[in-house]
Parts: sequence; C-alpha cells; structure tokens
Amino acid sequence: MPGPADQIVTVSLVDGVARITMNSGRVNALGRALRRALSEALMRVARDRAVTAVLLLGQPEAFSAGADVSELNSPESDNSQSGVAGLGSGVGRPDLRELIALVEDFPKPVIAGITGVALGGGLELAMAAHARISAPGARLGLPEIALGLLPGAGGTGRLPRLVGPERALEMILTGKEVSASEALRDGLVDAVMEDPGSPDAVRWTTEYAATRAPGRTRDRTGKVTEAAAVPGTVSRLAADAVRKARDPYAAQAAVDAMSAGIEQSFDRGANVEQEKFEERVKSPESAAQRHLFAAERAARRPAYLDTDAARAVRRAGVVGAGTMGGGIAMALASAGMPVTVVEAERAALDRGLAQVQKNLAASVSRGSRTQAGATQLESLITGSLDYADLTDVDLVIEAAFEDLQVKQGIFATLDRFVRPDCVLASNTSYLGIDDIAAGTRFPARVLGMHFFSPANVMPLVEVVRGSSTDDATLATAFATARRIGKTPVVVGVCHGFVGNRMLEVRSVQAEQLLLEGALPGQVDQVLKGFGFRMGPFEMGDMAGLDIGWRNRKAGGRTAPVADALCESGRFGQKTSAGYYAYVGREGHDDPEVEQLILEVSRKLGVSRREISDSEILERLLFPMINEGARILDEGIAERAGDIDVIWVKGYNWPAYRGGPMWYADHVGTGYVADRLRRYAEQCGDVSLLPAGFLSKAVDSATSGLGLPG
Ligand code: T1G
Repeated sequence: MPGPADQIVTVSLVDGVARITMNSGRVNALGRALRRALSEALMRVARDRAVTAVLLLGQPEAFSAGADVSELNSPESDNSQSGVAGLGSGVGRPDLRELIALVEDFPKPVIAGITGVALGGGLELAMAAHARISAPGARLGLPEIALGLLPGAGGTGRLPRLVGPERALEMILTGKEVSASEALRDGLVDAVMEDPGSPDAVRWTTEYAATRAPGRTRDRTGKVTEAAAVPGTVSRLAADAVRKARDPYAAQAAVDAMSAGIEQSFDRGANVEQEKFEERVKSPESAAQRHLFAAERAARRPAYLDTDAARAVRRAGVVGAGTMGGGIAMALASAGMPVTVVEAERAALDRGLAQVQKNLAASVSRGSRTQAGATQLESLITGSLDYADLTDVDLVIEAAFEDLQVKQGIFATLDRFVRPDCVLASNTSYLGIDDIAAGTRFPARVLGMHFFSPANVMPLVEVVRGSSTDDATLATAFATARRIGKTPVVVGVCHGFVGNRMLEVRSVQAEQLLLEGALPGQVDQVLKGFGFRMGPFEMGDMAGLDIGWRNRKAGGRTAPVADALCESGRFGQKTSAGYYAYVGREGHDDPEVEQLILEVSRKLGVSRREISDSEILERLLFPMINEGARILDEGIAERAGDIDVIWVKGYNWPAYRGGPMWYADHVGTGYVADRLRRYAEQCGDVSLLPAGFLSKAVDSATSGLGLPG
C-alpha cells in the first residue's frame, strides 16, 4: 500500500490504521492535484477491510495552508469552469466541499493529525474529520478575511459547533491563528501530542475507533443551542467586530453565513456560505487583498537582495531612548536579541527605559504578554551612556533627533567604536542616507531602517539602500527586520523615501482643500469613508502639529492653516486643541478653527466654495498616486506592489482597497491622469500634472492600463 515518496499523497498501514499523508508543495495547498490524490486514497482505504480508521497527516511545517490561493485568481474566467479554488462545479473535481463531505461521511473514523499550520480550507478539512490531534507547536486558523473572503468550505458552520459562536466569530473576523493549547482548551482539537503520526497517535486513533461512534461535526449542537434559541444572537455578538474588521464586507458575509448555520440549519448555513463566498471572491475588495498577498511575498525578494550575504546578528545596539528608540529596542528584544540602548544623558536614558517598562506593564495588563515574557524581554534591554558598550554588537539602529548634523555626529562616533563589520542603520524618516554615510570610514555598511510609530507594533520597515550600501549590509538589515516579525520593503534614497514622500503630497492637498472651502471634519470624514482609520487632520493632531511647524520654519516653507493654528498655541491633542477641540482624546469640531480657516482664506484672497466629497477624495489620493508613479520611474521603489505594501502596512491604507497603485489600476490609470490634469489646471499647480507612466495614460478610455511590476 505505501506509495513512492515523491507522490503527493502516501498511505501506510500501521495496526489497522491507514496513515494518509499529504506531501504537496511547501504548504500542502489544497489544489486540484492534491484534492484528487487525497480523495482517491480515501476511496481505496474505504474499501480496504484491513483498515479500521484513518489518520490524516501533513508535513511538519504544514498540515495544510488551505485552498490554493493561485486558483482563486482571475475569478471571471475560471470560476464557472473549474470552481473557485476548487469550490464549485466543473472540472476541478472533487472540489474542496466534496472532499470535505467525503471525510465527514467516511464509513470509518478519520482523525486529523495537525502539524505546522492548519489554515483556511486546511482547518476546514481537519474540522470535518471525526477528531483532531495536534502537535504542540501547531497553529490553527481561518485567515480568509485577510484575502477578503469568508471560509468557503463549511468553516462558518463547523467552527462554532466545535468552539462556540463567540470564539468562532473572534477567529473568523480577526483571522488570527490559535495555538494548540488554546485549540485544546476551546474544543477545536481533542488531544495534543508531540508527533501526531507516531505510534502513540496510532494507538489513540485505534482506541477512538473502538470506543466512539464517528460523530459528524455538523451534528454537534451542544455549543450552539443557546445562540440558536435567540435569533439575532450571532449578529449581535459580532456587530462591533464587523465594524472593526480588516474587511467589513467579508466579515458581514461570514456573520450572515454563521447566523443561518446556527439559527436555521447546518445545510442552510452552508448554502449562504457558498453564495456569499462566490460573491466575495469576485469582489474588488478580495481581488485587492489577494494582490497584497502576492505583493507582500514579492517584496521579500527585492532584486538587489542577496539573502546569502546576510551576517548573523547576535546583539544589537540602539542609539536614542526616545519613543522610536525604545520601541525599536522592544521590537529587537521581542525576538530574543540582547539590545544595548545608548543615550547622551542619564535623565533621557532613565525616561526612555521607564517608558519601555510602562509599555511592557500595559501589555501584561492587556493580556497580550505574560509577566514572565515581559520580565524576560526587559532583561534583554540594557541602558548605557557610553558608545564603548557597542563594541561587540552586530547592528546599531540610530533613532536620535531628526537633524542631519546630529546624526552625522552620531555615525562618526559609532564608526570609531563598533567593529568594522557592524551594520549601521539610521531610523531617519526624511534625511539622505548618503549624507549620513559620508562622514563614516565605511559608508558601505550604512543604510536606513525606517520604522513606524509605535515601532514595537507597526509592521513596516522601509529598508533604505544608500548608494554605497553593500550586499551584506542590506541583507543583514533585511533579515533582521524579518526576524523581528516586521515587513521590510527595500527602497532607494530620496526625501521621505516612499511612504512619507507620498504622505507629504497628500498633506499639501489637505491644507489646500481647507483654504478653498472644506473644513477638517469633512476632509477627515471622506478619508474614513474610504476606509482609513483616521483622516489627515486627526492624524496631525495626534502626532502633534508643532514638529511640522518647526520644520517648515527651518526650511522656509509655510502651510497657512497649520501655521496659524500653531501660532495660536494649538499643537493638537497634547494641548487639547488643534484642528479639533479635545476632551480627553475625543476631538470635536471647533467654531474657532472654522473662523481661523475662513480668516486665512480671506487673507490669501481665496474665494471659498463648496467642495464635493468626490473632489476631496481625488485631490487627496490622486496626487499620491502621481508621486508613486514618479517614485517608480526613478527606481526608488522596485514595483508598484512595494508601494502598496508600504501604504497598507505603514499608513493604514485600507487593505480592501489594495494600496494606492492597485487602486489607481482599479479606477483606471487613464481616469486618474485625466483628473490630475484637470486639477492641475484648476489649482494652477503644475506639480499635479500626471507624471511617470500616468502621463502616458492620456485618454480616459484607456482606463485599467495595468501598472508596471
Ligand atoms: N495557496 C497557495 N500558495 C500558498 C498558500 C496557499 N494557501 N499559502 C502559502 N503559499 C505559498 C506562498 O505564496 C509562498 O510561495 C510559499 O507558499 C511559502 O509561503 C476554502 C478559500 C502558510 C503561514 O490564507 O499564511 O482556504 O512565494 O512565503 O512565511 O475557506 O504562507 O515561495 O512562491 O508565506 O513560512 C487560506 C496563507 C486560503 C494561508 C507560511 N489560507 N498562507 O508562511 O511562507 S483561502 C491562507 C500563509 C481558503 C477556504 C478558503 C503563509 C504560511 P512562494 P510564505 P511562510
């Protein structure tokens, strides 16, 4: 019965238990070939009298990562033919639902032995088995929402039957994975064993087969009876989470399916699930998130990166114990790396380390970290006032005051103390890496690592490649960012790099809109309606308006409304007044601000007018896209997808809108170019004229040209 090792499904018989092992690609994605091989193996085993039970296994890294994401693409052309990711009728039989039904209705007990990940359709397959054993390190989840989808193969029906509706909603609406011990506690798995393919697991399976009738998950009602008795319970439990979900459309669809499956019947729920799944898979929101899935993975392979050149980073240093420095130190220490934080003055160092302690204590009381974990992390962070304490570190990240001379001074000092092979990174948000590197003996080991605030939370790191940065430096910084769980994107040197350079053009337009007739509340509301969590003015108030004001003064620039606010002492939340008036953190429209804006418009001779929401949206987003086009043209970003990843991971661009460059393609690059031209004329601002590839997309009829990369 055993099959050759290169087969994607192998079967071996041990003490009457057929171990069916999936071995397809890196993650056992349930593509057509695997589905077919698995169902054939199951049919053979069903007929084999020597087999009393089945143990369904995967590989150490993956039981299965679910449906094959690549089968989800080009839905219009493929769906009706081959089924959506093997979901539907047609050529791709058995589809995933048929395979899952085969397992659930199998004449012999089927036990899933989960190792690595069981995600999406992979977990749905495991949930259709009659019991589940998990390895201690396994991670289980239904991450479909991150692809703009709901679980499409019975997950919305089976998960609540195993873990109860509340837990099921949490897992499906956040897409977060759970550990084996959480899964055991919640009833998602029945046992945790070191090796679910071991003789112990075979014994467990035999015993299970002998003592229990193979019950179907769909028939379990214990955990859903209460919710079923009061219609509307699931919707009520989910209301808050749907609003906060990464994709509210997919979230609502999942809730509708789960409600039907609990309040009506499993089969009714399955029908709603299927209907909603088909609708979602064709939606622009899902297409956008599938684009991001691919873009994130493409960003891990920048052209300039030679991963083999990376050096080991055993210890790290951080210069500056401010908010960014402290956050970066926490991020490094979270990955088990000892970190030395150097400050110039004792008071600043103490303040910084105390803030780290405070953040850790807060995460313990929130439950996101254990006390032991926090203590361990804290013990990895050492403060120092002496650069000599950095002599044996492998990487230093400088997070000092944003001033070129200050940074040049620090790098020149570092250069004297650290080993010649130590990587020197600056967390600058705007400054030229080449200028910083120029004052060092080995500019080749200097680059930028631009973190986002709060650095211990935000996933993005722009890895800025200077003109002298060598392969080992780039690869080491990139690998370190990945090791600490961040999403690094390699970018080139320019003012503000990719993210802040695009943000700046948005800020200019936001200010301009105020002068021409809009108010902060209207502008912020439009961006929130688009899906951003915050508008530009709320963001400004939170970050503090005085920093920008100081920078503008230093650079001889102005932003009339923002300057006027600062001149009247309105620095944002920290002074309880900025674009809004604050009670605590809650902002309210302030008639004084309106007066101030009207006054500035009057002084500048701008006649105010009613500005439509659609103009506001286009005026904010299209110039950003235009800047993105320039960035691509200049080779600052390698691909359009890199820009999208930066905006989604670093600036909370709504994932279901795919990122600015994806969005441009979605609305049509020709349309974007046309509108930019119109706004350039209307505002008398040549910087708004379409640039880069957009300038070629002249005619609105040529929308959806397709972006480079
Ligand atoms: N389908 C196809 N390819 C996949 C895949 C999948 N589900 N998951 C990963 N890959 C590829 C990935 O593109 C990469 O390829 C390689 O595997 C390694 O991945 C019906 C409809 C499993 C935790 O959303 O979360 O089931 O770039 O680089 O960091 O309800 O991949 O090397 O060519 O990410 O070790 C739901 C997504 C599907 C899981 C591994 N499942 N995957 O992480 O490596 S929808 C998911 C992951 C579904 C059903 C619905 C991660 C991972 P390449 P990697 P990693």
